[in-house]
Amino acid sequence: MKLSRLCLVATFLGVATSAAAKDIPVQMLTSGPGGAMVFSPAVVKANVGDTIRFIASPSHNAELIPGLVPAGVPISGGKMNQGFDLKVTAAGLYGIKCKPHFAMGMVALIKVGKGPAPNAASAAAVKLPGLAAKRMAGYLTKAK
Ligand SMILES: [Cu+2]
Repeated sequence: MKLSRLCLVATFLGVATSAAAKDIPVQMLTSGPGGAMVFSPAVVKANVGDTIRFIASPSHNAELIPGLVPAGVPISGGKMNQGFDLKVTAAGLYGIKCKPHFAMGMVALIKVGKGPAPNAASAAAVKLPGLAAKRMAGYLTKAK
């Protein structure tokens, strides 16, 4: 009796969570808002449980930037020319890069959760190449 009631509550919670979770599309563009080689939008605000959906685009990919993820989040990503679904499971900042265009500034930032990000200091300290560093500094300010 007790167990079945627990199952019912768990089922209800599961449904409630998935109903609230959103899919957020991000495009990978050779030319777009902010110049050449950009993610659009480049700054995404999301909640835990949402899925950031990078739409497949020729010559691009999306992958997490080592050091620029909340503690405990494994580094993952999509292959070249393919999409990548990132389900965000922890609050904080997630840095995204396109591998071939990283030095050309093709990066994005996802802020998950409200209030100050738990990894704000370590995220800001990560060294990025060329235009990526400049753009990311702007994105970090925007995501605050
Ligand atoms: Cu690219």
